[in-house]
Amino acid sequence: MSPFNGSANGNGHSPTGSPLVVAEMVKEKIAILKREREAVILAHNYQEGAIQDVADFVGDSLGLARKAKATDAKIILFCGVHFMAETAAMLCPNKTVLMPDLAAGCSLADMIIPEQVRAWRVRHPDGVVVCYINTSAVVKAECDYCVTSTNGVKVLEHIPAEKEILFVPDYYLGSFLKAKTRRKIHLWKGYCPAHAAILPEQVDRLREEHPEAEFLMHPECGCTTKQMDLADQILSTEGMVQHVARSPAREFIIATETGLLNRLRTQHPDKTFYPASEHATCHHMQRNTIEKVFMSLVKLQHVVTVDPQVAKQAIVPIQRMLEIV
Ligand code: CIZ
Repeated sequence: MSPFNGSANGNGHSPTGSPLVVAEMVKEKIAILKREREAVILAHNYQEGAIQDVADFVGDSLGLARKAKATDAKIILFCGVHFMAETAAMLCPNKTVLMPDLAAGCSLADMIIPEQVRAWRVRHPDGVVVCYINTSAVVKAECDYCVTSTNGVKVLEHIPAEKEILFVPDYYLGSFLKAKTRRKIHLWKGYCPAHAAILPEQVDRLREEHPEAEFLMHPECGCTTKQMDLADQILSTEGMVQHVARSPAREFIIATETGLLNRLRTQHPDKTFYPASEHATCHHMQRNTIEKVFMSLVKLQHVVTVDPQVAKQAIVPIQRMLEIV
């Protein structure tokens, strides 16, 4: 059933045509399978272009969580990383949630485990624990509120001002929220390796080379602290998509995972986008390929589940967030 089997003939071309023809064939087969399986494909902004092309919806984790909750499809094929698919599975307990590759995890999410959250709470018994959505379900089960990079400020506004906040796991998003809200926030020292690859010197050089370009920076960037005042905007991926659509600027330096440039370039072929670093790539996101998307629909693999006891607790901070924004 695979359109990939036997397609390579040694020169990189399929016997039935060029790689482009094969790619179109695969897209058609995925469209047919999607209908047959009553499936919807949700793809994160960091996924490769071919996956974004076959998706019913492309967005950030917040947008994807909302789409998962709203869909009446029987199957959600989630093209992103594991914590995102877990969130969809918890929001849609009666649907089957699939991932093209179960090993697509998140290095940032792996930087904290439940025992560490519990131990931190013991040291700050009155603290409110806020987790970035980039956490596993078992960690969310220990937390009070969940945030994304899009809604962090708004969610924090709902926590009584006198409460101190324990923020996990991203140090840089936490620093950004601390600066924005002027709250007492204790920061866990986790970071995203893809965003850590964006170095201030590279950004300085690009800004010199492209003085007209707007500089859009993701709050997960390690250089946020140094360059916070320099960035034209500090935005989530969805915030960047919306900003570019509104902005009269013709050129943009984009400081986030390079997958977002697929979406920006597709939506704005008339504008120019420079990645702040070509190395800002998430190897977990890249585990998903169009071939694995196809095989997922053929074999109905790989099912994402969350232990019901964990889900019962982990859904609480997620629901609190969704009720606020
Ligand atoms: O919330 C998300 O999807 C992530 C991980 C980044 C962003 O800003 O969209």
